[in-house]
Amino acid sequence: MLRPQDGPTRERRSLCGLWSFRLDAEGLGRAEGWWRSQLAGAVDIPVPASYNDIFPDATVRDHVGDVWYQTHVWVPARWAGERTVLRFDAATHRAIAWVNDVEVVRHEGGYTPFEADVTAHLRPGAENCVTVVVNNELTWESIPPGRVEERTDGRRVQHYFHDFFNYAGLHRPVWLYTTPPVHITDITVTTSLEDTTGLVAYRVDSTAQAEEHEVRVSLRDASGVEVHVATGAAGTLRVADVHPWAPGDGYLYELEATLWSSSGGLVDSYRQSVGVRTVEVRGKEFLINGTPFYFKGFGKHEDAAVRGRGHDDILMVHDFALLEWTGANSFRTSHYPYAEEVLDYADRQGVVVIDETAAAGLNLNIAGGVFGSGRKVSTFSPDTVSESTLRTHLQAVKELVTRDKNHPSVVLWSIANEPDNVQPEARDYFAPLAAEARRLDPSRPVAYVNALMGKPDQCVVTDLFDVVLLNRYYGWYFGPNDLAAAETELAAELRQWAAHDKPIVITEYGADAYPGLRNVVPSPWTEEYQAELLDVYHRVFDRVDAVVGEQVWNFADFATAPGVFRVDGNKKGVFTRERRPKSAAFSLRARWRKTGQ
Ligand code: GCB
Repeated sequence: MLRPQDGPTRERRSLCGLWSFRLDAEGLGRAEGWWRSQLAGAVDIPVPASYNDIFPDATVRDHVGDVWYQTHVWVPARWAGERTVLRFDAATHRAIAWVNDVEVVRHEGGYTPFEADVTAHLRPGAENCVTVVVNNELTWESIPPGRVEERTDGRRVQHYFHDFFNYAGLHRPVWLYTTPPVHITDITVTTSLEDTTGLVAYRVDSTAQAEEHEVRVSLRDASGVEVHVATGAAGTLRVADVHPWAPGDGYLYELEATLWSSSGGLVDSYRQSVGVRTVEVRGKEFLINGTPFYFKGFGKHEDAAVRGRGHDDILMVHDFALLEWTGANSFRTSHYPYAEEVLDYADRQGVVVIDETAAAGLNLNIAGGVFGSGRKVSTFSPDTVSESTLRTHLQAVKELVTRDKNHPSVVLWSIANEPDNVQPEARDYFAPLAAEARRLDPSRPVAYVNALMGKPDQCVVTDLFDVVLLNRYYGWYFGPNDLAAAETELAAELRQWAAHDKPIVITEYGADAYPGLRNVVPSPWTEEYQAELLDVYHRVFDRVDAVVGEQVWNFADFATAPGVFRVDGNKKGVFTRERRPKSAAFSLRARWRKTGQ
């Protein structure tokens, strides 16, 4: 699915702005057909944004079920005769949309786009109504999973097994856009390097009949100079003296695919940016362009005050500036696919991305995504993580890979965060997921993120994956206040993992620090303890060659479900939620900006 784009044959109109919004506390809207008229008693809501924190109202914040969004949009008369598409960049966690009175699309999964051809239902030259019902319930069939409890007093309460607030709504832009009736439907590029020559293998899919249309492609360098042209729906372009895309050097070419009719008229055109680079796992090394790469950075969240998970260019650019300030070269899209704007920006900034599905919390031995529940229960059963969960998860992998396959910044797929990887059923669950990711994209390595309960001798899925991604909390959840023990235990465990002859990236390590809580004798929750814990881990990483990366948990403080382990959210950020630095930000900057690291 190609993103909406303006160009010689296409036009887009953003539907961002204020929409009408109504909570459906009794769950009546679907039966009563709320899309057929103006939403009664609606209030204004900004799109994109999570709806939860916009109003000072716990019933909105903690709502479980449907909410309704509606907007009216004038469609230009000149769009008559064009194919018109309604696209949602995301609706968390599922949605149904209507144009005027007609249902046009349904989608499951809160962080990937979906769209519908609405040509037959939209009236050009008139005002049209777009209505969407968005549902935020998490169940054993959703990714991420959850459980809705029906209380005896009639209230419905959402429980979930991950450690970030269940923000919901229209988190990303909504678009109406046109394409010509015969149009390009997809572009796939994969790149490789032969000495100083770059190879760009491309495929252009379209609705055109091969005998009546011709596909042409042209590749331009960053200054707009054409470096290659070719004809045909698939082929390989050779770029002499290529300027590769590399960490810290987000050099992009632009591939323009055009579709021509047999009479020589331009039918459709689409531009796709291309970064020429290679990714390879060789033994314990992670190579980008044949050179060993060391990940320095963070697990992040799409999270900010008021807007929740709503995409915001202001915050995005600021966050990337802070990544640069710390000397980070990478981040993980923990724990869901981020807005496409973020990946485009990572491409341009030369920032390396581990791209993750929304499969967080597939582990009943971790309570609330926080720590060992102490119980030994099976995560996999017909009533918990089951065949139905797997079907949703496979779809989530497919939507992630098909959406993000062309981003040079994405170097590794992470198909789940901290799942149960110890129960024998985990193998049957993860083998098809790993196989599907490889089938969809043979060009990138595949991994999952391992939690502390799945130690090297207990994990039953390590061999299914290319890289070992570890989240470790020695000195915090395990042995708090004992950093000497943390150092010994971490070193011992990493030595065991290194025996697997795979590269290891520590995708989470850290400690909560309440901003401003200081002490000359570091103790948990102080800024000093957070900084010292990171130093201890770094000493260990530097001694184990299989460790090819360190991503601190977390870039910034973020919202979680309320609970006694959380003080107004998770405070493991090295920046506060407002992006002010804690002490640890300065010590990371000193380490990561040091040349040679
Ligand atoms: C983890 C989870 C992450 C949590 C973090 C924590 O292992 O992957 O989502 O936020 O621990 O701070 O507990």
